[in-house]
Amino acid sequence: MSDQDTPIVLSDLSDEDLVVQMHDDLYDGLTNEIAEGTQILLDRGWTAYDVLQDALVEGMRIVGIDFRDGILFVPEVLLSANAMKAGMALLRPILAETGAPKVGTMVIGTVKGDIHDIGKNLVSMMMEGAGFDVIDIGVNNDVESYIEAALENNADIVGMSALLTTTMGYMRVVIDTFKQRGIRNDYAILVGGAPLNEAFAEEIGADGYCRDAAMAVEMAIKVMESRQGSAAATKLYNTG
Ligand code: B1M
Repeated sequence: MSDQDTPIVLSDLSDEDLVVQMHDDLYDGLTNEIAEGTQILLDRGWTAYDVLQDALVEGMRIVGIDFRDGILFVPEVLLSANAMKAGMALLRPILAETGAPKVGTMVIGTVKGDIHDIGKNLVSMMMEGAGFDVIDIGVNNDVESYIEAALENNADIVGMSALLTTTMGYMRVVIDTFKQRGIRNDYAILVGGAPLNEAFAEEIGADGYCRDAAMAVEMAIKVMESRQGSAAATKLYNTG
């Protein structure tokens, strides 16, 4: 057996080499190896957030480049996405662990025509970890699904995700419909996804653009602080 045929023992690798190997394994859609690598890094004392960012999100960024350049195709990228989910499944309970009292409620989903859900799932996990109740309505949501979930769950925040330039425009439809129904001001609407930017969020009338999951948490907490501030102010006004 030549050196090249020797199987790689993930636990023998240094942290740095393991992370590089995980990028390769994610690229190759190797679910078991991604789960194993994730667990090894956690056992070595890495935080769930660092494993997520350095090993998984960075690996998926590399996949994205070759997908864009026509080197990888949908079936291969689906395998990568599944491998990423295997790693995320191990991180989820850690990221969602919180002793904090409930901060607020968020409904989140990917918009109509769009089935990308990895980023949305990450946002959900991080929001749960920050003490939010998260109602994840999945992918391919029309405006009625957002409205129904927001009303049913008495949500504070509605989050929308879009990964395609062809689907991001639907966010405007959702926001306009909330306005037409007279419920726009009952919710903070936060948006995110790779093709979006601040200017787009402003143009469609969202309350905030979240570049990543950490920013989504930051913004959501700010929203709740200002909501609680205005609720307290209303209370003072009503009793005063
Ligand atoms: Co798709 N795809 N894809 N894809 N895919 C992209 C998005 C693309 C940029 C690839 C490329 O060309 N480089 C390209 C879009 C081009 C464009 O619109 N201009 C593309 C395309 C073209 C397509 C298809 C049309 C391909 C085809 O069929 N010919 C097709 C469309 C299907 C559809 O939705 N109708 C398609 C299909 C797929 C797969 C099914 C194979 C798979 C999805 C699997 C899944 O999600 N379950 C897939 C994948 C994996 C990708 C890439 C490679 C990776 C996306 C991802 O998961 N990133 C992607 C390339 C890329 O983005 N670089 C690509 C990792 C994730 C952690 O990041 O989702 O950005 P992201 O989420 C971040 C932030 O954006 C933010 O926080 C997250 C965490 O930090 N965020 C939010 C996201 N949502 C938020 C919501 C919030 C807040 C923050 O609410 C408050």
